[in-house]
Amino acid sequence: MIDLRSDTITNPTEEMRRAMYEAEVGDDVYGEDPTVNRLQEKSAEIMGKEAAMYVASGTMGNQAAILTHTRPGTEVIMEANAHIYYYEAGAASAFAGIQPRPLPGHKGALLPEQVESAIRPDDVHLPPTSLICLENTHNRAGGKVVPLENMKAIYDLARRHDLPVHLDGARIFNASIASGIPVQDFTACTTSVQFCFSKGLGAPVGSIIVGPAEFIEEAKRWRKRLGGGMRQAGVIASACLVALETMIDRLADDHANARLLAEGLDGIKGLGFDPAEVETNIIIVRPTTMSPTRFSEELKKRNILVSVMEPDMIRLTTSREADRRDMETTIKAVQDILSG
Ligand code: TLP
Repeated sequence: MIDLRSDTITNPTEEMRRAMYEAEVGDDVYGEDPTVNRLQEKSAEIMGKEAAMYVASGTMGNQAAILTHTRPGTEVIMEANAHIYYYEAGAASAFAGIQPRPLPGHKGALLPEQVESAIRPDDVHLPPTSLICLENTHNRAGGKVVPLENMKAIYDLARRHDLPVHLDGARIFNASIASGIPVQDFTACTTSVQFCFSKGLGAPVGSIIVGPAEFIEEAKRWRKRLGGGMRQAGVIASACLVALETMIDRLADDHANARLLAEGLDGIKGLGFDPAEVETNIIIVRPTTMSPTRFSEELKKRNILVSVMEPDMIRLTTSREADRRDMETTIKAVQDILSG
């Protein structure tokens, strides 16, 4: 099978499995797991923040951050296609009791003026704005890198309004590798960041949130409330340390494969897609002559898996589980399906 459904399907490397076997562990709820502690210290350092907390998933990291930054009845500004809005099962409303304020973005980026005018004035009728959420790279926008200047402008206005900014940086290393901009330049435009080890970095489980020390202390209480206090978590955190050491630079290979695939798909009639839109490891296509469900079924018959994200939208994601040859095979399969 060629699996292009997501980069979450990546399996741990040999080195990760060895590190997991050998991991030094302790009870992390007591703060005594040396491997988790090492991962947290290293992550905070890489992101240029005071402290870090290891969590079971990107969703848990985003939600712990929202719970820590906000209180019920307040409003959180986010992009209308953000993962936090779209794919976290309504958790921010269910658990934090916040009201999302989704704004339409352009290639995943929010317009700073639009954000500023969405910030609620002090009026007893209105829900106070408590947080601005950003996402980089932006998943549903097709793995777009949100420009640094855009993040800077939003962070500046947020500070003027005394509002925190949380970045869903599930794929922030993809943004950094694709743009050549150091990851700390992006994270400098945020109060807190969540990033994932279980996407292109290939580790089996976990995400980190980083931010001010006081914020992380409070977030630990929320993690506990969410049932996310883990014990000998060093077993899984060890693979994340290997990911930080060995897997970041190779994201460039995933981007190169996505480019190869995009160039091969360019010009195939009935695909509804522009290769110039491809910036990282995600490709969105909108088949025009066949329903996406049928298109994905035809691909599956040819041993290729893709994600149907919407009735009119298909996502192909590259990862270390698919190589150059798989890209060529996929291009041929798409040609075959759409010409037939
Ligand atoms: N995204 C998954 C699905 O949930 C859609 C995928 O296959 O891409 N933020 C962003 C931007 C994400 O893309 C994801 C996962 C998450 C957060 C949540 O991470 P997990 O799956 O670890 O909860």
